[in-house]
Amino acid sequence: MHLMHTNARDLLAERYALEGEDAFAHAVIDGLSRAQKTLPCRYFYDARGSELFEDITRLPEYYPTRTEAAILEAHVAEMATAVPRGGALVEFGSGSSLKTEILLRQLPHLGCYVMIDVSESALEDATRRLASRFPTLDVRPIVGDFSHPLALPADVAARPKTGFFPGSTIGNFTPAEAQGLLRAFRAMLSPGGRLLIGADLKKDARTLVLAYNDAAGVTAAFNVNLLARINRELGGSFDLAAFRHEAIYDPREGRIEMHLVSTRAQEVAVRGRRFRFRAGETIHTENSYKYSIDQFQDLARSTDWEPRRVWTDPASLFSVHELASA
Ligand code: AVJ
Repeated sequence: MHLMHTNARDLLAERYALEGEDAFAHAVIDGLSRAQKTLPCRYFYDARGSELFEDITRLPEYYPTRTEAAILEAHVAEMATAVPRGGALVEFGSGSSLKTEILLRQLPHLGCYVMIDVSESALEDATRRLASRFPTLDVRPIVGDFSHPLALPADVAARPKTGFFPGSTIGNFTPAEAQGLLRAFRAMLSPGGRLLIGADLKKDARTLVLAYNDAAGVTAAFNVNLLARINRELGGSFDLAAFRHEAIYDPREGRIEMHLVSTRAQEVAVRGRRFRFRAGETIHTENSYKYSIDQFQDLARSTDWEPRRVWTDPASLFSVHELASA
């Protein structure tokens, strides 16, 4: 924490309660107790999981990250007009903030850049890097979970605000949850708020499935790492070799589902509780919803956001939407 300004430090943990190990234990026990076992995908991102995700973003099959970056590069001058002079850019789940640099280079008159992330170490790294690359930028790291209500510091709240939510992270939420999230963002960014948000587009099932089932097995390692994390942090007894990765596309739901398939009948203990698996039984670990442009705009309208411009790549793989507070 010594790397941050004292005033930045003051914004941290005290005011934004973080969930700890107990919440993780509770979520795991709850998820494994269901008829269809589930685990929340937000727990993928421990240190190893974040590394594996970075590797995923460089896979030939995983088109979303590079495609979205290309869309940002191609249209950044237009996108920058969604951020008023002296405004605040507020990123939800900023991680490494690498993509944001494309936008920041185009915003010399930005009031401040607020990054919200659960990972204090990711915020520290990003703060340090941005301080050297954008020496005059006012960077405000906030440790917090963007999916919980969060009050912005008063001087930030007083500025016109543009939210930034790239990466199709919105796709990890069910449409009902996504509505809740979009409403919460609108409340935080109002009055007159804007939102730049990335959403993966519907496309042929083969391309989708390959993106989540790469030949090198990185996505499989990313999925199985969740079990390793449970073993390490919660004293779980998962035999990592007895679960295999599966990714399927459900065209009715319009989503990729990731599962971990138990390759044999077995019993696993977590925090003193025992969970039985049949051979072939799965743990559902992630949804990744895909939206046509119309579907996403309808979702936005249903939460009182007004769809404005939308940018895509030439192959229509990915979309970046501009929404305005209606
Ligand atoms: C981080 C939500 C964009 O759904 O594509 C990548 C995570 N999971 N491969 C996605 C992920 C498996 C991802 N997002």
